Order: sequence, then C-alpha cells, then structure tokens
Amino acid sequence: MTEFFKGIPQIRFEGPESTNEFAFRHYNPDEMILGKRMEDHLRFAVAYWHSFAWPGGDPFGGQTFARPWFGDTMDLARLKADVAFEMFGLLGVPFFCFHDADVRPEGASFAESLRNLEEITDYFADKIEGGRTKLLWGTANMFSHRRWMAGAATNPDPDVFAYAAATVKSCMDATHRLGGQNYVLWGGREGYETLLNTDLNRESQQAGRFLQMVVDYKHKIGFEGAILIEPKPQEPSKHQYDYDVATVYGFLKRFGLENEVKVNIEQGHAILAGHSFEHELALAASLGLFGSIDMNRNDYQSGWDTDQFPDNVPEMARAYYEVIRAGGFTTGGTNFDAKIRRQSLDPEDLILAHVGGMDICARALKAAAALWEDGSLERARGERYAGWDRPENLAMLKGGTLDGIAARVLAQDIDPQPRSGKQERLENLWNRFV
Ligand code: XUL
Ligand code: CO
Repeated sequence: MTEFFKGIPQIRFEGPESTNEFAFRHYNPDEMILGKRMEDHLRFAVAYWHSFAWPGGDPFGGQTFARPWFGDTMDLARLKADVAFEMFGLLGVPFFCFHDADVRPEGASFAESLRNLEEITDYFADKIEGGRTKLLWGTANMFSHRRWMAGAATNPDPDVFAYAAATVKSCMDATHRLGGQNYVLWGGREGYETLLNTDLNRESQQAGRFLQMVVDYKHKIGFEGAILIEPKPQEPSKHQYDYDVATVYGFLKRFGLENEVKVNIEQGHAILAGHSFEHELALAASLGLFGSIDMNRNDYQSGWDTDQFPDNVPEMARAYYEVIRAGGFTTGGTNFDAKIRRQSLDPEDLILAHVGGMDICARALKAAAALWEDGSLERARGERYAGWDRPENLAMLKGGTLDGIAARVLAQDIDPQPRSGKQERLENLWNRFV
C-alpha cells in the first residue's frame, strides 16, 4: 500500500439515510434492477488521465496539484499505477480507462515510448489479475504532444500519419493484452483551425483509410471489443470532423464502416454540439451505433469543456432512460471522464468526487428504471403511432407510391384531425418518477 489515501476507508453502500461522507447512499452494486445487478447496468469506470495525470492547469495558470508520482521516470509511473489501483479498490469500480500518455513517460524515440508502454502494460496486467477492476477501454493520446498539432490521421505530413498508425497499433495491442472491452478514438486534433490551409477532401480520405486500418487490425489480432469513435464538435480544434453522432454516422457510411464502429458519447460534448445528451444517445441507438458513455458535464455558463462530475439527477435520468431503451450496455459503460476542480487538492477530494458521481448516476438509473417498468411512457409513445399498424397505412411505407396514395386520399376523402402531443402530461408523468 502507498500512503496516498491513508486513513480513507473502503467505500460501502449504507443507504439513503447515511450521513457518512465515505459511503454510497444509492449505489448498491448488488441491488437488482430490471433483472440485472446495478453494477452491471452502470459499469462505472475511472478515467486515469483526469485523476492521476492532470496537473490542475487551466488556460491562465499551471500545476496546482502536488502528487508524489509526478515526473518522467518509470518508477514514478509504477507509483502512479499503485495509487490508481488503490483508488479503484477503495471505490469498488469495475473498470478504468487510459491513454498511453497517461500511464508511461514519453521516450526519446518511438521505440523507447513503446518499451515504456509495454512495461506498464505488464504491470497493469498483474494488478488486473489480482484485483476486481478491469479495463473498459484503452486509447491513444494523439493531441497533447506538439507532433500532433496539425492532426494525427488527418495531418498534412505523411510521417505524422505513419507515427499515428504505429501509436494506435501499440495502444490496441496494450488494450487487447489487458482484456479491454473497447478501443476508443477521440480526434481532438482531427479537424482544422482555418480552411485557408486545409484540404477537407484529403483529410477525410486519410481519416477513412486510417479507420479502415484500425478495423482491419482489430480483426487481425482477434480483439473482440468494440471500436468506438467519441464525437466532439470542437475544442481543441476550431472544428472537429467527428462533430456529433449524425456526422460520425455519415462518415462511417461513406467508408462502409457503419457495422464495425460504434460511438462513445460524452455528455459535455453533446451539449457543445448543440444537442442534449439524451438526443445523442437516442440517435445512436436508432442508428445501431450505441456503444458507451463518458459521464461528465460542462459548466453551462462558461461554454467550455470543463469535464465536471455529474450533479444533476433529472438530467442523468433522461440519459439512463435512453440507455435502458437501447437495451443497456454490452461492451460499454459509464466512464467518468471528469476531473476535480484545480483547488481540490486533497486526496479525499478525488474519492468524494467519484462517490458523488456514482451516487448521482445510481439515483438516476433507479428513477429511469422505475419509469421503464411502469411502462406508461412507452405505452403513450406507442399509442401516438398506433395508426401505422393499420394495413392501408403500413402499405404506404412498403411499396406505396405518390399517385396511389393520392388516389386513396381522394377516394376516402381523408381529412387528418390533429391530436394533442400531450407533452405536459408526459412531463408530469416523468416528474412522478424523477
Ligand atoms: C476530450 C475527451 C477525451 C476522450 C479520450 O474532450 O473527452 O478525454 O474521452 O481521449
Ligand atoms: Co471523453
């Protein structure tokens, strides 16, 4: 054991009445909900980068955190891993997620970076084997180092494209070796700052080819997890190609990859794209793309990607209702891609942030599941479309023609009668459960 979380107890479920800060009030892993354990519904993951690699900087100031593992040596990388797995254990989370750059020091060459990653992968493998926290997903950080400033796969320099291919291969290998359930691609620099120096067509052809190679490699090594793209409209780039779920779907269709790749939807990214989180979830499910979620909100006033822990049960309930409607997670889960504020210096702040986030999500899941079980909302939705079950109406969708339908409108003197959409009534129903 390291000293870092000294004095912090194992976090356990104590129920809604508990006043113990270091306990769950709602997250009860073994509680059965809709026939499944709560833990298996939520599938929580801790994000290595925000909790263990982020120094606490913002655009106006640098490091605020003093962590004993900050530095560029392999010994410190191992200490960081020790502390990280201690926190996973204290929280009892089933999963974690990481980028290569979070877990190993950058080497002087690609070969050295690769060796460092492989060494840490072995170190993780032992910890995974000896504990109960597994890998939800791995990914490559192709946005922090200056080599990526003009993009990774979409870079005008073919050497960067090659370096990106080698990097993703190494991260897919690590993810595969650790039994990861997904591999994520988030293209923070896959976009542009100005169209004046950008060839959109070339860059999207490069991105399409790159993703095809990722999919080919997945099959080559027998990786059974899902490949996920994480949409985001901008930040750090002025405009990012993976803008939102609909844009990603268009891209996948264009390159024939819509059955190979799904999406990892982040709450804050959905809002930055001008959507609600539930919109992005519902759309992904309807397109067959729903994979996983990053559960972190932005500050609604600042308009930045502030990556805060969730604090709003009604909003999260909308999200988990869509997750339930989508049939729940398969390989995906709820990753807290969230960081504590830069003034939250104490080790216990890290723990309490996750305890709160897990409880908010658990509460939201319970509310959403109760409404789902009640069934009134789905019945109301079904009734609204019930006219489509009649054979003459079904026929319009299957082989109907404009002139044939026009003839029927005339013959039967069809005169549509508007009906209430019942929105307030449904909002009242929703509020009975949330
Ligand atoms: C950035 C973001 C990333 C991805 C993984 O906004 O969400 O942390 O989740 O690269
Ligand atoms: Co994210």
